[in-house]
Amino acid sequence: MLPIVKVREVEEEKITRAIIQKTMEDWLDIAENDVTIVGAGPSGLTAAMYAARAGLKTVLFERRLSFGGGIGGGGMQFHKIIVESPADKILRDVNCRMEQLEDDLFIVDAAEMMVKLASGAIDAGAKIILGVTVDDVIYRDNPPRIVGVVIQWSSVIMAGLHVDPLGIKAKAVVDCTGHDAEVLSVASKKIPELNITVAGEKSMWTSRAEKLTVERTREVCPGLFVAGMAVAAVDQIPRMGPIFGGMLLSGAKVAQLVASKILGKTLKITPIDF
Ligand code: 48F
Repeated sequence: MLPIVKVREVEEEKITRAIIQKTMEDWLDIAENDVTIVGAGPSGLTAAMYAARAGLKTVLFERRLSFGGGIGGGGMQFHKIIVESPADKILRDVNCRMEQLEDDLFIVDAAEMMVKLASGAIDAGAKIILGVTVDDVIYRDNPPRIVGVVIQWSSVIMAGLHVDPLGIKAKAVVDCTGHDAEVLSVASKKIPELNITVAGEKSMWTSRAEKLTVERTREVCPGLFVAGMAVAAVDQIPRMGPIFGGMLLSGAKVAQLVASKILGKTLKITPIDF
């Protein structure tokens, strides 16, 4: 006879109380943080991992109830993506398996890369909050600067309900929202004195796009950084298609920039020298 597994009994209100109490403890802590990253795609997850490893209190808000952004779509839904050197060092850092195609060129399973990057960020201490949309920024003047983000439940936005949002303060905000550069876009529209223009990306030119995306990863205005495809949107850089080295490198570079600014010294926190 098979053994009977004794499943612990739990009262419903105990589940409710534990979830609410522990969630509130987290939210009280993250209401003010070192770095708020927006978007859990490849650049955001990489940025979160290295920022947290540098010892920064790191929060990542993702609109969807899942992470990975454009990784999961692979190349036209074929479940593989390409990564070129030196970004393979980042994937080695999270124990993501790769198959080498040629010198310095690798192919990776999309699902493995998503989960390993997310796991790397979480293990490093970053807090990933799913189902939250950043729909505005918090700013101050003299000089004009970004000091946080405005957040709302994605479900409230989808339902079209009129619900006032909440503000989260951060020493650095990083736009990793991908093709639409949503944080930069809202800042450029609502705070013209920041002089930000989101020109939109150009058509495909893979190698140029990969190189420029990494090079132009930067602090766009005081307090607001950009990484990943959002860099292409702001600087009219070409798109690159399903090759992800540039996204990983851009995420690592932005973490390095943020850490240097906040900590006031240049620590080597990634396997790459930028
Ligand atoms: O689009 P996404 O993967 O951005 P990325 O890190 O990488 C781009 C590549 O996936 C690919 C490419 C390069 O190979 O062309 O497209 O630059 O991930 C962006 C994430 O941000 C979330 C969105 O759901 C996605 O998971 N996001 C976008 N806007 C917001 C947001 C917002 N306002 N608030 C919260 N999350």
